[in-house]
Amino acid sequence: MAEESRRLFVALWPGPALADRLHDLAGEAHRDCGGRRMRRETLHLTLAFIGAVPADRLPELLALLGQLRAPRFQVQLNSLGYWPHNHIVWAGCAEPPPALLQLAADIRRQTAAIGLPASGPAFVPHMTLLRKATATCTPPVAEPVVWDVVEWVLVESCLTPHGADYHRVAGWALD
Ligand code: 2AM
Repeated sequence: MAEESRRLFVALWPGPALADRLHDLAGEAHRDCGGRRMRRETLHLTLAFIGAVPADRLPELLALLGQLRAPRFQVQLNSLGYWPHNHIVWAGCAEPPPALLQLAADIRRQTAAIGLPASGPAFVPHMTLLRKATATCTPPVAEPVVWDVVEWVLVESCLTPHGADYHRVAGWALD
């Protein structure tokens, strides 16, 4: 029988008030760029996409991630971008805080060390707002969204006919 696996990634997840603000920003982008808005409850910023993890390795992964220590930081989402290769419109920051880059690098190094490397290209902090965007020109952000990040989470992605559903598996506070 095939071994059970779980599709996992590590992310920053906004609280409800911030998700409202980001959903509004997605609405502003949608007017110019078209496509499909991410559902409010699915908005997040991925730090590392690990992908299929054998279920029996989850305790090891949780223990490893739980050992990481990192300071709180602030992310200013102040620009929009478009990637032609996957047709997404995303919110990003002109100057990513070093603590954000360090946290993503630490997570990636640690998971790789136990044979669960992040997949995909080098880390570019971004929050996907629109998928299947039809216009490539993104508008300026009228009012940056300021995010005081206090925790990071491990999330399971469950693929469904209407898109991915995300379930929080665990979370860790920043210092
Ligand atoms: P995206 O928003 O740019 O598509 C869950 O799928 C999250 O992991 C999304 O934020 C997605 O980024 C990110 N991700 C990174 N690499 C991925 C991959 N190889 N497959 C699916 N999602 C990936």
